[in-house]
Amino acid sequence: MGIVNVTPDSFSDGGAHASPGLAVDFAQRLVEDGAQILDIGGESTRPGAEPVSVAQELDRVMPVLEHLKDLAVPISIDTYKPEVMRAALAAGASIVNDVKALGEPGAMEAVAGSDAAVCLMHMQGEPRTMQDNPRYADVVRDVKEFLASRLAAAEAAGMSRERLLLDPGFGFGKTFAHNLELLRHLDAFSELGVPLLVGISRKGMLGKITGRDLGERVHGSVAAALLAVIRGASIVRVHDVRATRDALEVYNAVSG
Ligand code: 8Y4
Repeated sequence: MGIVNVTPDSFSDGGAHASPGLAVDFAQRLVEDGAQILDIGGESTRPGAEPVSVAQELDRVMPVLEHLKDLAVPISIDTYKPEVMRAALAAGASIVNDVKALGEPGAMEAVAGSDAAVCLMHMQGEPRTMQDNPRYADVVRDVKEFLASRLAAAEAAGMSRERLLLDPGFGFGKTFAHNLELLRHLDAFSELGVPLLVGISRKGMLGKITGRDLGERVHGSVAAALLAVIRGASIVRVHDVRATRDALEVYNAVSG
């Protein structure tokens, strides 16, 4: 899954694009590089980020979706807002990537009435403050229990398991130690019985491990994506599609 951010914070994130035209060009590049899904987002959910309005988010993502609907790969809309979900699905998106796991009022209904797939992600707190003092009794058990309960809620709302993906949410209200523990025990989440999506690309934990700034985390990101797949991830959300594809091709050739 290649990341396409339609947000103005382009200095801090190599996947960010201030205008729809640039985002569309970039998205087409990612497909040429081997992306099998594109994740389009119009609100930054990085630590400390402020929310944007529904209108602003629609202004950013809808022109991009209109241009990408005839592309050969499924389009994922990265949003927690039900209004954006509905508009994006009507414009051809087929996956909702929700960092709030359909927790906003109206989000469950917005997706249940479609035939889209949904990624239910774990987050502790909200982006503005989530890294202030994240705490868990047992991070793997706590995150797994949350995901199991959201999975049950989505099924109760009429969504079949075949439509659902789960994600422990690396960096979303987690310390470095929490993130390492989650990656070390990623296999525990496979027991929930649906495919796992994992996003570690360029995140702070890689900066902590390698000492490198955002733009220089490609090798660490590829290592993390490969580790996640070896530990059971079905989809990896990445900025560096070409490098990640190469690593996964090597893995696939060896593992058959
Ligand atoms: C550098 C680059 C530093 C990016 C931080 C970041 C996930 C996600 C995000 C994830 C799913 C991000 C929308 C945060 N992360 N969706 N979204 N899983 N499903 N930060 O891990 O990339 S945005």
